[in-house]
Amino acid sequence: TEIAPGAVHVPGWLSVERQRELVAACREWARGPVPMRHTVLPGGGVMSVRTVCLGWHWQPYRYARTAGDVNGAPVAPFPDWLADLGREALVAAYGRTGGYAPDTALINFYDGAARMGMHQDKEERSGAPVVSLSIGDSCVFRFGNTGSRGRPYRDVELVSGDLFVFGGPSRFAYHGVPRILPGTADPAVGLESGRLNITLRETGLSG
Ligand code: MD5
Ligand code: FE
Repeated sequence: TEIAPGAVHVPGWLSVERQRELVAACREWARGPVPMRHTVLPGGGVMSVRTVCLGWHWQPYRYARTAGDVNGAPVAPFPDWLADLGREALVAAYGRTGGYAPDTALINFYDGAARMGMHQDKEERSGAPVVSLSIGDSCVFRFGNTGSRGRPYRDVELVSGDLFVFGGPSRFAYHGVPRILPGTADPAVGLESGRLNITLRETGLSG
């Protein structure tokens, strides 16, 4: 379903088996070398979401190879199989990969009370699409506009296994997660509670 130009929602794209594999991978990534943690913003605010990165570390508001705001360790590599998954996602959403070569992943974990305020993802020096995979509890995802964090926006329920691709004119739209819907996850995916979101991106950086 195309929600807006370039913003395509593919419900139930990941099989339960693939979701289980991704949950297992996320458990390993969450251990380190840089542990999953609540990001502290430059103004002192602490995000309710917990995040771990692959390939490049998102340290608000820039990308680095080491986690200077956590433990100084080099970030874990971005695996080739995840780039393949990203290209598969673009074929599902758009029917072509467009040479997609994601080099970073942000893995966000939301407990039942976590949210993400309306923001734009602007640290990437690339207009390539963002691939978003949802696993575990459902959430209310708020898809906004490119001009301001306010209305108009659309609220879309994202369910475990859903794919969302944000490309073209939607790549720099404001968006957020106002609510998690606790207890909605299928126990078979192996997350006892909460929501995992994996985003794949091209940073446009080198080195
Ligand atoms: C999430 N993560 O569900 C979301 C999914 C983040 C973040 O917002 O920054 O980690 S990514 C949604 C996204 C990315 C790029 C553009 C747009 C949405 N969009 O235009 O709506 O944890
Ligand atoms: Fe975002």
